[in-house]
Amino acid sequence: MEVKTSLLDNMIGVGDMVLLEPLNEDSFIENLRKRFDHNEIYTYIGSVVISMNPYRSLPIFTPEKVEEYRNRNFYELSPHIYALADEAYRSLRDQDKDQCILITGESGAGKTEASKLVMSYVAAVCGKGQEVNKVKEQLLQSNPVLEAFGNAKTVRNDNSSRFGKYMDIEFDFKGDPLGGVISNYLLEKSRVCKQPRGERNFHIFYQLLSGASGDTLSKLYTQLSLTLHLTPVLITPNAMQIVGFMEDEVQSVLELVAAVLKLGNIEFKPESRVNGFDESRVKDKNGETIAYYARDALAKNLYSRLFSWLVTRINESIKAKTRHKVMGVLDIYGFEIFEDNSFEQFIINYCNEKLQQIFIELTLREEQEEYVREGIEWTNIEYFNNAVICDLIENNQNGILAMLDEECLRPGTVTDDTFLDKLNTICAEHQHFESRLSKNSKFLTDHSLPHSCFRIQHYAGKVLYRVEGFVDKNNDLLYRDLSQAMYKATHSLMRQLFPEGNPAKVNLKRPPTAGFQFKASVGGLMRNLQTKNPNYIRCIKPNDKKASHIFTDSLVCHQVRYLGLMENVRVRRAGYAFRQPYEPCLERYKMLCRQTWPHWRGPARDGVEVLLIDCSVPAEEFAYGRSKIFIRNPRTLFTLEERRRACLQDLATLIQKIYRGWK
Ligand code: AOV
Ligand code: MG
Repeated sequence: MEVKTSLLDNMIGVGDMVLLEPLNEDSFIENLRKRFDHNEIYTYIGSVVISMNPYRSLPIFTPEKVEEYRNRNFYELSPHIYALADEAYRSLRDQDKDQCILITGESGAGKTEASKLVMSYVAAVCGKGQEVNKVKEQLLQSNPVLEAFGNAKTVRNDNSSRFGKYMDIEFDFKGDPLGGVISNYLLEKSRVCKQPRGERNFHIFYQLLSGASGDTLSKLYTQLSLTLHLTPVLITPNAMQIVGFMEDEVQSVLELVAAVLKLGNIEFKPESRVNGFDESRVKDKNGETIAYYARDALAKNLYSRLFSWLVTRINESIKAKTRHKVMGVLDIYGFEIFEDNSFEQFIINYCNEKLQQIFIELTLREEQEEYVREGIEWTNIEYFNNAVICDLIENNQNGILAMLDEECLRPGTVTDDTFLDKLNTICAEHQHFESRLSKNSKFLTDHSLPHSCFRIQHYAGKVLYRVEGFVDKNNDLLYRDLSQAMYKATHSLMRQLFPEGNPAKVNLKRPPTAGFQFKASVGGLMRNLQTKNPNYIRCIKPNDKKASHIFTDSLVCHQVRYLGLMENVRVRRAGYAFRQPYEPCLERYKMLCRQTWPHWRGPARDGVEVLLIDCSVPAEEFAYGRSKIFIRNPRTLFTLEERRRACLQDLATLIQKIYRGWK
């Protein structure tokens, strides 16, 4: 049977970890490795898809593959991200359930690629026609546009997402796509001015310098004083036009990118000391007096506002007027541990904590709670709950973000070090309190800590944060005279990006801090995700060399641990791999039994029982819940499916015979 070979082939390992014998960490990793060696990069844990980054193109994303997976049951074929996408899409279309696709994993593990595979699969199988095709094309082309402006080469990933992205794809009642809405989360704007060694600025800068025609460049007045390794094409403007940007808008955007470049080339020299302050004068004839600090703040602000404007503009173009159902796709920056971790890593890792929490909540807890709800016996499985780490960061009273805000708003001399002092005092107290409760503090203080640092035990590992820049980055303030100068510009997009520079609209209220805004938007995201049916893709990076064919056990093991995958399997196995409400189950299989075919009069639960006994399925394979039947092993389901198919075949032959008889 096809199903069986695809999930249970010994040569290539088992396709569903739920079926792994014996189950332990070694066999789990071994199974991943075996499959990886055979180019099987996908493996299930029940309905969760584990995706290994192959670091090379495999012939498994062809239109033929799309056709193969289309409208097939999840467990029918070998594991594939298409199976998950198909399941999610059909559940949206046929059962009217909003979906979300949650993609997690560390930097370089393949999240962004996975999100694009899901989108392209859904685009391939849903609706047809000129209008619909235009919508699809726009949705797909929004990816290269945002990647050009929001991705960059890092040491972990040549195309690293430096912003978080959540996209709702909107559908009508038939399941045809209508449009989409994108939300973006905190762009790592510090990269505009400074990149860690071996890393680069956002792609668009290189694209602009390399790909734009000399004519475009001279129009943009850039100074070509940089030597770079460059991508030879300027595809972004084309993609922008497909998404719906006007030609003059594309030009405006590129001009502002050039303006940021130009800001980077401005130099200052100390001129005089006025009132005890260092004053710097721009080297060129301009004559304005601004300092490097202000210059960088301006460049960062300009770029990040431009990025947000792009997202808003894309939404204007692709957002549907009405919608019936949505599929949300979440692709954020993965967990990051660098040698030097700053505010950005802190925010990124906080976001990953929240996602891990929602994974735990929705999968593991939901699983257990369902057993309790259904009255099925359940032995409790211990699992690590990272809620304490989230609380350490986001608690309104004494969470790290709250303390940072308090420090930022406090009058008097505020420095990164006063913030750290506060943190150490309060978290140490908190820790004392915590440790009495759980022996499990996540704020780590010990004497090995380098100067100006704090350490957090994240679910994915210990991370050392250097406080330098925390206060500034959280404040995220721009001198008012700079906003006003930008607002005075003749460039209309530039003016639009600095509305607070309008002297008629001076607002003395302090804008919310970066941390506050991020916390609020992540909170909103989590609430949104909780209303949807989740589908999980857990991405794993096989090595840290960005190389194909290399599988580093220790690295994979680390990820398997912190993603909680073993716990995930244990929970799945302790219980039943499948469950289905009685009515649809009876409806689907009633043809397999004389007593239930064509109608069963009585409670559906009893019908299912009669059916299963008649099919001589062993009793230990099932449990009868209050509203659902629980099936322990996927194989049992395959058998039922197979018999059903045979039955339908017989029926079709019979009907044909009768029909011929009539003729
Ligand atoms: P990420 O999104 O998880 O990292 P990406 O999706 O950008 O990681 O993947 C990193 C690189 O791995 C890609 O640029 C590809 O070269 C390769 N790759 C990933 N998935 C596949 C695949 N299915 N087939 C072939 N190559 C693949 V980050 O955004 O850094 O957290 O912030
Ligand atoms: Mg990414």
